[in-house]
Amino acid sequence: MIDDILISRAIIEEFSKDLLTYLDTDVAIAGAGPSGICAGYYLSKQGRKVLILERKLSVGGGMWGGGMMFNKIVVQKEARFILEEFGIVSRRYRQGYYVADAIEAISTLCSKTVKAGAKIFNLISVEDVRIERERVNGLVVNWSAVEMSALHIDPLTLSAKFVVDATGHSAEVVRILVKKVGKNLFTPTGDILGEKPMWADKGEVDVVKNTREVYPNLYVAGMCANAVFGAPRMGPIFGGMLLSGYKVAEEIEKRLKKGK
Ligand code: 48H
Repeated sequence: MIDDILISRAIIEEFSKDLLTYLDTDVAIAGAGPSGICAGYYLSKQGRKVLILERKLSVGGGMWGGGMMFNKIVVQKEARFILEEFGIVSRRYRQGYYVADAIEAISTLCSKTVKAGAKIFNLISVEDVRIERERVNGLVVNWSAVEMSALHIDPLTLSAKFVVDATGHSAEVVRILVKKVGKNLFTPTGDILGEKPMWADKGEVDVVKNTREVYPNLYVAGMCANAVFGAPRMGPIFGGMLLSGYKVAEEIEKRLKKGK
């Protein structure tokens, strides 16, 4: 006989345990798009405690729909090693251009990242940053349902040694930070420079360059990096997003090893 209450108890107990376990982490990543997930994978592989927070019900951000709902993604040769690392099948289209199935790509990225040890909480939105002595050291979160219904309910706070803003075009964590602490970013003006029009060639190079620390202990990755540092968008080519996730993981891993 199946006990309904035991089912409820199992869910409540196990989720609460996870929440308590991930109250403090090495790295908290806002946004489970391709760059955030990829960053989570490589950091987890190094044995780091990683939490990825995703506002929506589904992870994957803008990858599911390929280009204009034709659900294929293009990846350039420089990023193909990441597809191979994950075991995502890709087909050579022309020299230097590979095509993968968007559904296979994002579901595999997600699955391997969770199996590498990262924890993903969906339906949770980042609504503020935690700052002590001018360093970001955590995130303030609430249920997305609370945000959507605009209920007046206070959030909870999570601690993290490093935070990654991987929220995509909207660069939400950095935007909140500027609102709270002013124009003190590591950008030429101290402010968010804003995303520029389509130019895939430059956008893909810049997204890797712009993947870096933007305020003490806060890093930007993926489309957010180009939005913050004023670089072009690139359309449905995803190599830059994967390389950005890879780079931010490498940079943070170096800092964690140094212990500062
Ligand atoms: C929790 C949040 C919050 C929040 C947002 O948009 P994404 O897919 O981000 P990237 O940078 O990994 O990939 C960008 C790519 O998908 C893309 O849009 C490209 C290549 N565009 C080029 C072009 O020319 O248009 O994922 C971001 C994720 C989403 O799932 C959001 O729901 C989530 O972050 N998110 N999660 N708290 N405050 N804000």
